[in-house]
Amino acid sequence: MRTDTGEIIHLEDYRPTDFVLERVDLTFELDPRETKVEARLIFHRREGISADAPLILDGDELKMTGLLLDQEEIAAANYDAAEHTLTIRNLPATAPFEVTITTEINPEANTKLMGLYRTSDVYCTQCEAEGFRRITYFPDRPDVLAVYTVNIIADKETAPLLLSNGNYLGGASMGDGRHFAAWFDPHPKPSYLFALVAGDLGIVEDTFTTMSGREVALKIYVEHGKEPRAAYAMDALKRSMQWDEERFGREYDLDIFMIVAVSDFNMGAMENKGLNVFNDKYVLADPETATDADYANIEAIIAHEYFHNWTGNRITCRDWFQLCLKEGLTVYRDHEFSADQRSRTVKRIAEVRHLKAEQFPEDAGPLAHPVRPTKFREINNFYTTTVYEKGSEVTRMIATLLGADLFKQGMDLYFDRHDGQAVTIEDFVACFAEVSKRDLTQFSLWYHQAGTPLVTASTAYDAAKQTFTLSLEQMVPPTPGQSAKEPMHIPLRIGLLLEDGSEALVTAVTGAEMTDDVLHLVERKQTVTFSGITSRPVLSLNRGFSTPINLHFEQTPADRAHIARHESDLFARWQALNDLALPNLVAAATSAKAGEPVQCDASLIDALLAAAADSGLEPAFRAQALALPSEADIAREIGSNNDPDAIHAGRQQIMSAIAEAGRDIFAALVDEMVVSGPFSPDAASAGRRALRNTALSYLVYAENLPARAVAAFNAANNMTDLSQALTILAHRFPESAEAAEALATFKTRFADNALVIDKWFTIQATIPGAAALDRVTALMADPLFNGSNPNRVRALVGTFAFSNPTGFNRADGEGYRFLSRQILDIDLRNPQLAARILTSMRSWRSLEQVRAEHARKALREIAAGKKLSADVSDIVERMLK
Ligand code: 0A1
Ligand code: ZN
Repeated sequence: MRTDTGEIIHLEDYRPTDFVLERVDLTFELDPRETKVEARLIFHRREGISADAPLILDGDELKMTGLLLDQEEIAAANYDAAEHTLTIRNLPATAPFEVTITTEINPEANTKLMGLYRTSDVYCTQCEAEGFRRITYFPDRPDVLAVYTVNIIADKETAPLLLSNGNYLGGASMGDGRHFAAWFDPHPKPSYLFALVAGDLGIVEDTFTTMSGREVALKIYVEHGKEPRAAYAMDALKRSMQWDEERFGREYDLDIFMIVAVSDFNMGAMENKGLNVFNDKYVLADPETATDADYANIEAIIAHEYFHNWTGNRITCRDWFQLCLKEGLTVYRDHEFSADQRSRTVKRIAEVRHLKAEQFPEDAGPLAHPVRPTKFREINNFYTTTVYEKGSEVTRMIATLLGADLFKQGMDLYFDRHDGQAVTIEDFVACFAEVSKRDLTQFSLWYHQAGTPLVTASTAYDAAKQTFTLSLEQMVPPTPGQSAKEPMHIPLRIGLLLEDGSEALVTAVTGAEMTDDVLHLVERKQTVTFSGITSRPVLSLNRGFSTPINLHFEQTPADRAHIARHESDLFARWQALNDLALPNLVAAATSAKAGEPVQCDASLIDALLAAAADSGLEPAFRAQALALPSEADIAREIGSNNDPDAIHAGRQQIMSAIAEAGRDIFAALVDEMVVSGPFSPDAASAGRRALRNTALSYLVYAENLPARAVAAFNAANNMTDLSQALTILAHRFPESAEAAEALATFKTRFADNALVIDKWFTIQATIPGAAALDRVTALMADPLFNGSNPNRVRALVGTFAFSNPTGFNRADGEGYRFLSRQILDIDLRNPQLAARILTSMRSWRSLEQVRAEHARKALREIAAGKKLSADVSDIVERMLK
């Protein structure tokens, strides 16, 4: 096994650079294979740094062709160019000096998609986290902020468009078939926010007038011919700009804001200053090709990247350990934006589903790490759901603890105090402590302790004393590198519901601080007594998922049904339905495993059907209520010794029972929820489509015939309905002629639309059952499969591993062996992509023994790979530890 996975970097070793970077002047002479980069960097030695300290710059896969100090060649004795560093000695003791570095890079050969690369004949950069060092030698770290001027020279015909950060200074033809453009970004920024795009692209333009009356030019660049599909993204951008002014008082700060959509991108999008680069999946949409989920994602990601302009760009991270400072906060901001644009409850349900499906397993497995880690090997592997989603939940808890007004004051203080700086989580938290005069030391453990806290609750009602007692106990499970944990500050929103659904009027509370409906659990064990309770209340615990915990609270199905029917907090109603369903699904898995008949409680069926038929509830909520916990949710609930086949079989039977009992209701919903008129992606229409398609899938279960799905497929006039019908057909009747025909029709119709073809791959990759692997293998040979396009690889290999529990976790281990071969292959081209897909195996230890053993062997095969990247070896080694 190769062991040089890079050294471990520790937070405690942080210290500022010896040299201060004052200015950056870059000149690019673009060429697909031989791009020349000249970097002129002006530095001065930081006060107190000894005169013989050398300047050490970062580099990666660079060919240096020139090195000057104040325009004079540097003698060979005065520098060393090693694989990852350039060290320059004998530099001026106090005076500023200019280092000029010339490098040559090959964008075409850059399959890692980090640094400068080519995508569909367009030059494009990705510099976060450490991609800038693949362009030139540089102090490539987020606490080095400088002002950049960028000159771009390129062939005029193939690259008529030359873009970089900031404001456009000017440009001209050069007479040799080339032209140039110059850009200046007045805002000091770290190198990870640098961007350059050059090529031949179409444009969609608009303007936005800021709150102080400045007009900002908005431009979205897409491939020629795709301009109409950028209209929704533009609309979302303008709404984001407006919202950030209204909600956070944040105004945009350049004359121009640009977005470029590219088809090869490792992540969702990137917030480069004034020049966001997007995976085209999160820009392009029209009714014929995008689903409601696609529209919602575009809205959220456009907002996310735009919001980074203040949370990330104006105020950035001191070091990469602070990643959640920008990511957790910005996810919180985009969640709030979507909640305001759509239904807050439905948005919260979707967030919590996602958190539980992705972050909880990460926090419970070998890859668990604190929101603010203290060590890493490969920073690329820390763009995790813990840093992003749990980081957002921690921000949300600060807002819950402080209340809206103080939270706003804390944010304002943060923006005022730290604008233009590179700061830490401690700086952020201090702003909230200061405005609220609360000690947030214990609360800060949310940043430092990994693992999902487990809260155990039990209650007692004393009719004679009219008191209700709640006993709470918290435990944070051990995680890698952290065996003993301190008790956390857990803000639990609660409600005490009376028989008629109204809330009990509490006269006094002892045993815990309460602020409004927030109970502060701060000790390992706490007993809380509520007085003045005239009849036995039903406790609704963790309303709105106010804190991201696992909860053990034995509640009767009747109490849960009571919450599902009466809670004023709609999210809590959904949660109660979920809590009703989970024990049924767990028991069903056990029965299925034992070959016994599966039982489904009538109370669950009644509660679900009551929600489905309740026209007083918005359709999107009813759709969420009907969507049972996923197979992964059930596996997590079971915890260990999981058999994905039994979980699947049990869940299918519960679905059939619900479908059978609700046949009439579902049939009526399919008729009633038709959305007429021209397509609109608004939340209300999307909700109707969601409810209709959910009802349709139950109905197909009940009938066990493909006919209705075929009819829905033929009648669909938008991608949401079409892809849902196709999914139902292919997943329920994979071997049917109807499914084969629909898949073929779909493929032919959308063969030239990559984003839709990704859906075609995904639908097939996620067909449950052991036959999935052969299907996936066959699809890899399809001419439309393209192993170097990240979206395509994720659509087929990624979704198979992440989202097909029965197919991937085949008892014979073939799924894992397939993945290990794929990872080794993908890793040769794109380590980041390989490492990310590999995390699909993060819960392997919770599988039953035979599968777990196969999984371990497959992981060992990967670990034994000869040319393993740092990215993959970091993940695989942590998974095997
Ligand atoms: N900062 C971006 C995420 C991002 C991170 C790394 C990347 O490089 C491969 C790209 C994007 C965001 O939060 O949107
Ligand atoms: Zn982000």
